[in-house]
Amino acid sequence: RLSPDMQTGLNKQMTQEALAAQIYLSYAAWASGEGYNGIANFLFRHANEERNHMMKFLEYILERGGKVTIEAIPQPPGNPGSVQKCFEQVFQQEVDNTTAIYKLVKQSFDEGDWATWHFMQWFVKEQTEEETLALNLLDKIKVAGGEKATDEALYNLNRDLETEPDEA
Ligand code: OFO
Repeated sequence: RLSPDMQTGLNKQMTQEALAAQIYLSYAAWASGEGYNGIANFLFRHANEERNHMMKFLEYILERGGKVTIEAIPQPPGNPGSVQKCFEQVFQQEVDNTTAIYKLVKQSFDEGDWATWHFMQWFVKEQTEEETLALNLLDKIKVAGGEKATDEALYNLNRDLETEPDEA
């Protein structure tokens, strides 16, 4: 059975994943409004991934006989200001999420809750992939000129992201 602390931690992380989904959703709507439909598409798809992550936590808590608590999600930021800032925020949010995931891994280790430890390994791998993905996108934007990126460079990035392969 989940310890009360673990149940709290997993519920908190479930809400974090919901917040991540809202952040991607908010930026996707912004990108779409700016005419970057490829970028928007990528962000919309990623919002769905984060929602799947939320569901993974929810299902796991239930599976272990724990209690799920659905809480309010804080309002996500709106207009990021530029494509570069958008992906900087996305990257930072993934880094913060990795920190939260590692805390849960450590907690499960300290408690000797090996089922949760095992469950969390999927997220450890996922976070590495997501950070790499966000970093690669940032690199592409920087190579394209960062804040001074030309319309043509942003157009190409926008087109690339339309078809960027998804992961889980
Ligand atoms: Fe962006 O990752 Fe969820 O966990």
